[in-house]
Amino acid sequence: MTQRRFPDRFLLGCATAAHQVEGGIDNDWSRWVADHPEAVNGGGDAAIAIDHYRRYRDDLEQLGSMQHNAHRFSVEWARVEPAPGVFDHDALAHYVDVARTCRRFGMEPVVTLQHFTLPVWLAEAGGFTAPDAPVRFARYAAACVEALGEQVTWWVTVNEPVVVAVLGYLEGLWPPGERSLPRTMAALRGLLRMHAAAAHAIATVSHQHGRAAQISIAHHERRLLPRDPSLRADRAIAKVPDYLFNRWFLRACVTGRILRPVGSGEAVPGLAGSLTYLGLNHYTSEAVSLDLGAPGMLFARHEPVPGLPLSGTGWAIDAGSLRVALIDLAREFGLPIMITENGVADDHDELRPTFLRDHLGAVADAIDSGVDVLGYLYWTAWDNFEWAEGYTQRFGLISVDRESLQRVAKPSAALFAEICRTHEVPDALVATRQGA
Ligand code: IFM
Repeated sequence: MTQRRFPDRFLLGCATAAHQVEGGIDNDWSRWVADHPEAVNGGGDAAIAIDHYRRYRDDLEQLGSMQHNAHRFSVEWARVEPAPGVFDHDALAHYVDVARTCRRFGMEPVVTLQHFTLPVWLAEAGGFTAPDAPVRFARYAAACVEALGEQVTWWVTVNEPVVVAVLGYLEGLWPPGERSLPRTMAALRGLLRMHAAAAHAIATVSHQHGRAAQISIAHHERRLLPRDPSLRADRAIAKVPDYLFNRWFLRACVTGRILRPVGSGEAVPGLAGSLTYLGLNHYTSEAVSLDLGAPGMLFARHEPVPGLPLSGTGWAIDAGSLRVALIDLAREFGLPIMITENGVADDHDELRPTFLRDHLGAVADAIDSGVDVLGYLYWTAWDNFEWAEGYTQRFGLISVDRESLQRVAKPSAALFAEICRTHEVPDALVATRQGA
C-alpha cells in the first residue's frame, strides 16, 4: 500500500527567485526588458515585481503561518557584487536576514546563487561564456557562504542551466538574445564550469567553518516521449533532446567531464561528485517528433502530450511523469532528491488543488518505490514576473494585485497549508488517482 504520510523531516514549502519578486534590481534581465519591451508577453517589467525586497518579513510570516517548513529563495548576484570584486555588505546582510526570518517562522532556507540573471558587468563581458565567469561565480559563492552559512545548509548553485542556455543562446527569447548552436554549447560549458567552481567554493568555505553544506543545481526535467512510438524516426529524434536536456548536465556533474557533443570529454576540476543531492524542477511532459524544417531545434518538434489537460502556459499536466522522473533519476544517480520546483499556471485556481494532490501523490508513490525524496517546494508562493511571460502566467498560491500589491491567499494555499500541517496527501487524492 502507498505510504501517504511524508516523513517528519520532509521539507514542504515554496520556491521563489529574486528577480521575479524583489523589485529594484539592475541586472542583465532588467536591461534586456528595457531594450526589448516586446520580449515580454503583455508588457511589463520587474522594476517593482511584488516588492518582496521590502516586504519579505510580512511575506515570510504569511508562509510560516501556512505551516510551510521550508522556503527556497535566490540571492541576486547583481545586488551583492554590483561591480567586479566590489561586494555590497548591506545586500549580503539583507539576505542573511531573509534566511534568519525563514528560520524564525519555522522554514528551512534553501538558497539559489544564480537564478537566470547576471550582473550587467558580467553579461557585458560575455555572460556564461566569459572566460572568468567561473572564478567570478566562485568568489561570489564564497562571499554568500561566508555570510549566510550559519543559517543555510541547502545550496543550489545554478537554476536550470540547460534552460537558461537554450532560451538565451539558441532560441534568442531571453538575454543575450542569441540564436546559435555553437554559442549555446559555449554557454553550457561555461555554466558547467561555473557550477563546479561554486560547488568547490561552497564546500571549502563550509568546511573551514565546520558547517554542513548540501549542494546541487536545480535540474529542469521534462519527460520527452516519442510522439508516435510506432515510428522509428520519432523514437530516434526524441532521444536527442532527452539526452541533452535531461541527462547531459547531470552526467557531466557525476563524471567530472564535459561530455560530447558539448565538449570532448575534458575534465573540469571540482566537477566530479559536486552534487550531494539532486534538485529537481519538474512541470510537464512533451511529445517529440521529427521535424526536418526545424534545424535550429535539432530537428525535433515538441508539443504537449496529446490527451492530457493543459495548464495556463499550455503545458501538459502529468503527475505520473513526476513519479517516473523521480524513479529514473534516483536509479541513475543514486542521490537523494529535493523537488526544488513543481507548479501550475492557473488564472482562477481551478486546476491547482487537483494538481497539488496528484503531484504530491506521485511523490508519495515514488517514496513508496524506494526513492529518497527530501522535500517538495511548490512553484511558487506569489503570482510574480514570469520572465518572457510577464505577469500573464499565475503560478502563485497567493495572488498579488498589480496596483495595490495586496496579497490574497487562494483556496489552494489553504489546501497546501493543510498538507504542510499534516504531512499527508489528502484523502480525496485516493479517488482522484485510482480513478485516473
Ligand atoms: O518561473 C520559472 C522559474 O523561474 C524557473 N522554473 C520554471 C518556472 C515557471 O516557468
